[in-house]
Amino acid sequence: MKTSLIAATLNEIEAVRVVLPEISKVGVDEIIVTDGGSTDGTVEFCRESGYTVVEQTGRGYGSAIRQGVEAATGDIIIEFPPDGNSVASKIPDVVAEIEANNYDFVIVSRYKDGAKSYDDDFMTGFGNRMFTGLTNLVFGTSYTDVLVGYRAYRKEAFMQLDLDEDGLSWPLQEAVRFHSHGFKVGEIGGDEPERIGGERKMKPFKTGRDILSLMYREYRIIRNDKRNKKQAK
Ligand SMILES: Nc1nc2c(ncn2[C@@H]2O[C@H](COP(=O)(O)OP(=O)(O)OP(=O)(O)O)[C@@H](O)[C@H]2O)c(=O)[nH]1
Ligand SMILES: [Mg+2]
Repeated sequence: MKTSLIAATLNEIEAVRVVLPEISKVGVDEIIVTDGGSTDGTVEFCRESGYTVVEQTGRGYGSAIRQGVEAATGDIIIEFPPDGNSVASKIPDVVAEIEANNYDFVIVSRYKDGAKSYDDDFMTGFGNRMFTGLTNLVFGTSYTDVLVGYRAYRKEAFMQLDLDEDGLSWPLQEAVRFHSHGFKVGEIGGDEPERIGGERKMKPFKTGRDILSLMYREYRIIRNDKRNKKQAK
């Protein structure tokens, strides 16, 4: 199956110089960089190195990924934050998990099978686990890491989900919807190294608030769906 990797960037010049060549070495069929308006030379570097660059028209991480998927021609999409937090050598493992075990959606979890985050501080380590636990409780899932950006899925399944979250809560919406639409979801463990240069875009309090309001919205959608199905019977 053809693989398309989507790398969302916003001022990540130091990281992309290291990370994109590593991805090319591992080998995917297509790399699409979706840039949110970098002013540090990220776009110039990517174009000069021959990577496909899509200039984001909307705002936010989720919107960047959606635009990347639109441009992608592969059957399997890999979302890969190219800020140093994701390990390129795991790409074959996550793709193999989809192909060999027939998964539709696989997360590269920082908290499974002994994997570790070297990027977490106390706040993000706690927040990631707390929101994952809350997601499992509310939506009946059994994830260990709903917020990590590194994951892969079948494009055909993704297209049925109507995802619309624009910001950094995007990974959670994806995790919830793949499950609620009945797709086969799984995880493999994978370490998270420290970010390389640049600045973290995630603001714990803003992102935390966005995540809670997204969870409430998703909960209501699922509840209304159930009600409508009951009434139709
Ligand atoms: N195109 C685009 N890329 C973005 C946007 N926001 C963040 N990114 C990129 O998405 C990737 C992940 O962003 P981070 O700021 O590291 O957020 P995070 O990985 O969720 O947070 P950490 O857990 O702290 O690493 C990075 O490569 C960012 O440059 C955006 O609005 N548009
Ligand atoms: Mg990051």
